Amino acid sequence: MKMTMRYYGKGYDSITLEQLRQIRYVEGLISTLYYKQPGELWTREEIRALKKEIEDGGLELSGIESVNIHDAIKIGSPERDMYIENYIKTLENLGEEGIDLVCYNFMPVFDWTRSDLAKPRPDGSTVLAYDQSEIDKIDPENIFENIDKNSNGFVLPGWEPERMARIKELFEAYADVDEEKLFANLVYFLKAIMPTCEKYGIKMAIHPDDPAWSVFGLSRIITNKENLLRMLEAVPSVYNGVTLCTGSLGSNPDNDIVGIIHALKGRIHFAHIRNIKHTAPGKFEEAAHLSADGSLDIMQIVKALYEVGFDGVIRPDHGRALWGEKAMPGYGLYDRALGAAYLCGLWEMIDKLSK
Ligand code: DNO
Repeated sequence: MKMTMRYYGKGYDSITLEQLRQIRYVEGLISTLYYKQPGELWTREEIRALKKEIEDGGLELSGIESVNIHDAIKIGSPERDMYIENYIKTLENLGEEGIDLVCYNFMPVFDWTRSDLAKPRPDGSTVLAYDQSEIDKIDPENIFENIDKNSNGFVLPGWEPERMARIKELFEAYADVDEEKLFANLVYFLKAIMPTCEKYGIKMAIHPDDPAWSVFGLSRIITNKENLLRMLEAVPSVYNGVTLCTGSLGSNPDNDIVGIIHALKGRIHFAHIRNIKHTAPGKFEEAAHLSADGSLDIMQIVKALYEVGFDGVIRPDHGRALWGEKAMPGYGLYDRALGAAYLCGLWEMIDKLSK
C-alpha cells in the first residue's frame, strides 16, 4: 500500500507541502484542481502545474480526488453526453500526465453531509458529527448556509457555492431520479468512460455515499455490499473500482466492513480510513483512528486489506480538530498525521508477522 494525505492545493489548504513532507509516513498526495466546477474540462497544462507544485514540494501526485461528475450525468438529462465527452477528455489529459487513479462520487446534489462540523469532545478537541433528527429539522435549501458558516472560511469539498446557489432547481431536476434510474445513469457513464480508462490504465474508484442512506429524500445507491457488487458486476472491467471509505460505509452499523473488503477483493483501488462512533440509530460522530476510540475495528480493517492483497493508495481520512488548529473541518494536519502513523504501524506489524 502507499500511504498518502489529501491536499487541496496552494491557496485552498491550510497545510503546506513542507508540513506534509515531514510526516514521513506519507509517500504521496491526493489532490485535485479545486477551482474546477463539475463538468469543466481539465487541461494538460493545469494538471502539469498541479503535479509540478507537489513534486517541487518533494512529494508525488498519487491520484485525483475528485474529478466531480456533472449533475446532468447523474440525472441522465440530454446534455449528459456532452459532459461525458468532457470527462473523457479530462481522463485522457490525466492519463497523458501519468495519473492512474481517480476518485469520484455519484451522490445527487450533496456530497458528504453532516449536522455538526465541530462537535466538542470531552478532551476539548472537536469532530464532525451527524444526527438524522437534526438533519430532519433543516430545510435542504438552508443546509448550505448551515455548513458554510461553520467551515472556518474554507470551501468544503463537494459544497461548491456556485452549485448550492441553484439548489432549488437541482432538487427539481432530481425529482424523478429514483435509485434504479440513478444506477442506470451510473452504468451508462461507466460504460462510456471505460475504454479510455483501459487505454491509459486509469483506475476509477467510486466513493461511497456519506452517510450511507438517502438524505433529504434524494436517492443514494453506493451504500452497502450488495449495491457495490451490483455496480462492479454491471461494468466488470478492473478499472471500475471502489474507494473503500470506512467512515462512509461504517455510518450504517449493518455494514460489515471486513466482509465488504473480502467481497470487493481486487476492485479496491483506494482506501480512506477513519473511525466513527455510533451513538444512536442515525447518529454518529467521528473519532480518532484508534480502534478503541470508535465503533470500527481499524486493526481488523487494515488486516483485511492486507489479506486481500490491497496494493493501492490509502489515506487517513477526516481527523479531529486538535491543539487549537484552524483548518478545513476534518482536514487538519495533526490528527490526520497521527492517523497516518497509526495505520502505517498496523500495516508494518501485520506485514512482518505474516512473513
Ligand atoms: C469528504 C470526502 C468527500 C469525497 C468525495 C469523493 O471529506 O470524503 O468529499 O472526497 O465524495 O468524490
